[in-house]
Amino acid sequence: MKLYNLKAGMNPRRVRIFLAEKGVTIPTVDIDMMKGENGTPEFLRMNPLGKLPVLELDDGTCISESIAICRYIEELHPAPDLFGSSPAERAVIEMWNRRVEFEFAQPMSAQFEHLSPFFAGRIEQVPECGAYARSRVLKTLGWLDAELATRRFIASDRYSMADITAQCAVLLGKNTGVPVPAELANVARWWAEVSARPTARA
Ligand SMILES: N[C@@H](CCC(=O)N[C@@H](CS)C(=O)NCC(=O)O)C(=O)O
Repeated sequence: MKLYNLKAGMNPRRVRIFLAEKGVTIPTVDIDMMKGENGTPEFLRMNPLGKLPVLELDDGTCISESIAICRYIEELHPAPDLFGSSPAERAVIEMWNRRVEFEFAQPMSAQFEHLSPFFAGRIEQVPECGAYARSRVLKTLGWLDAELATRRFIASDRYSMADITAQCAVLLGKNTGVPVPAELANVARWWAEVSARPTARA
C-alpha cells in the first residue's frame, strides 16, 4: 500500500490523523502541488480529479476520497473504531461527518479557493462565492457551538471521524483568515481538547 499525500492539505491531514489514531503506518509519497505533480498523466491515472489523498493498493487499485480511504483502513484495523461500533452509533457518526463536510469543510475550502491569492490563476476565482462561503462557515460554527454545549465531541461524548473532519477544517480556517470567533466558548473548549491530542499534528 502507498499513500499519496499533500502535506498542507485539509483532506490528506484527515487521513494522516485517522491513521495516527489507529497507530497504522503506511509508506507515504509527498506530492508537490506547486510543481504540478498532481496533474501529470501518471497521477491523473490514479485520480482523474488530480486531488489528494490517494491510497494505492498492492494490486494497483487506487482509492481517493478521504472517507473512502479511512473506511478501508477501519475495515483492516477495526480498533479503535472511529466510525462507531453499533448500527445506531455508526449512523450518528455518519450523519455528523456528512454535516461537517457539507456545512463546514466544503465552504471552508471554497472560501480559501475563491479568496486566496494562492489560487489566483490556478482556478477561476469568484470573490462573491468566497464571501458567501465564509458566511456559511461562520453560521455553521455558531450552530456547532450550540451543539457542543450538550456533549464533549461533535457526534457524541467520544472522539470520532466527525471530529477529525471538523478539526482539519478549523485548522484551515485558522491559517486562511477565518478563525473561530472568540465568543464561541464551546467550540473553543472542543478545539483545545482535539488539538491537544498526540495525533493532531500528524
Ligand atoms: N473530496 C476529496 C477532496 C480532496 C481535495 O480537495 N484535496 C485537495 C487538498 S485538501 C487537493 O488535492 N487539491 C489539489 C489541487 O486543487 O490542485 C477528499 O475528501 O479527499
